[in-house]
Amino acid sequence: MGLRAIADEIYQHQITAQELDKITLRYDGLTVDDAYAIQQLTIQKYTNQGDRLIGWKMGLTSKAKQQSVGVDEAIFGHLLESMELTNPEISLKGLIHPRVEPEIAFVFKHRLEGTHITARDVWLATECVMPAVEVIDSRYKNFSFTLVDVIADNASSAKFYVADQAFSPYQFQLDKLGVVMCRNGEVAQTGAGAAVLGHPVRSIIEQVHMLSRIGKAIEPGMVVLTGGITEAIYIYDQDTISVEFEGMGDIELSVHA
Ligand code: 0L1
Ligand code: MG
Repeated sequence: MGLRAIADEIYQHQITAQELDKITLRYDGLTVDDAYAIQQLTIQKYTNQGDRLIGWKMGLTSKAKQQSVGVDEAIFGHLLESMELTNPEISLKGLIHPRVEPEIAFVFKHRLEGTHITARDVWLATECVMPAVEVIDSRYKNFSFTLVDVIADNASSAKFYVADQAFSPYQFQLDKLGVVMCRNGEVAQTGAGAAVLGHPVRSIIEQVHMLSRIGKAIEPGMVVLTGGITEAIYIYDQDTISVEFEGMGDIELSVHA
């Protein structure tokens, strides 16, 4: 079966929120490059319907997540306008088994491309950083996948919310930034920015290097989610998820059916 047919299948499961069996169980020999091609073909189906690419997400950026998938590399996905929550409310409609994770978002004022990007290049191109929460929702049964499966499924991306307040990229030492995530008032996860490839800026560098291999870039105005600062937690109807980003304020999200 061709990559386009696999992309069609994944797209159908994404838009109908139905689980599917891992594609690697059913199609032999798929490579990481094939998986990114499937991801792009899937995204094209959204943009052909009027959706818009507004940024990128990095995934598998922590040692814990890489170990859980048995890999030692990060991955990336596309962020579409339709994925952004403009209010701090998560509707479970259209989601299968969603989980949330706190992240730092970078917003860009200049284009970033190439294979030899440094942290200096990233800071010069960055307009601001913002607290954010990503909702991941693997379309695979039991949230279980290989590297190829998860890349093809847009790195499990489903929704994301970026806080109202932006900060100067120089105001905080992002690797030292502490985060506490609570579900219904109980601490569920804690972490620090260093969980993201040692420093979230390294995630942006890696993002640009991976994009340059497929002839793409971070464009001015784009938002990039740098990766989970803690493990992701499952969310359920009536939950209140609050995330405190040390010195940057809180995000409080309400979950409903
Ligand atoms: O954003 C992420 O790190 C998710 C990447 C895919 C792995 C997962 O779904 O947990
Ligand atoms: Mg994430």
